[in-house]
Amino acid sequence: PTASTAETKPGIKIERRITQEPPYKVILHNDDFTPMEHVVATLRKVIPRMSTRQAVSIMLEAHTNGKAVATKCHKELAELYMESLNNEGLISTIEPD
Ligand code: TYC
Repeated sequence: PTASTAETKPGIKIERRITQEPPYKVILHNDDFTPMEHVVATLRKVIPRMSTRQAVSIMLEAHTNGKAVATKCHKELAELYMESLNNEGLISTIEPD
């Protein structure tokens, strides 16, 4: 449902809904000790429809650059993914897209 009185105002939020762009990013942060295999397995366990290739790509980007966007989705889902990733020992945060 897109009816949201508080957010129904002209401009970028309307545009975002029309294009169905997810409003939050889940950011995965690098650390120095978590095994790469555990990062990949955790991404695949927590985030639906995440392929191994995608998970490896995200893991390597975080490993190399310090952080990577794991997925984009609505805020409540982003919070759930963040908590699930962090419960598995990873470091993740969310931010508006
Ligand atoms: N840097 C970790 C290592 O070398 C691997 C790693 C990658 C950890 C990405 C976290 O988000 C992360 N074992």
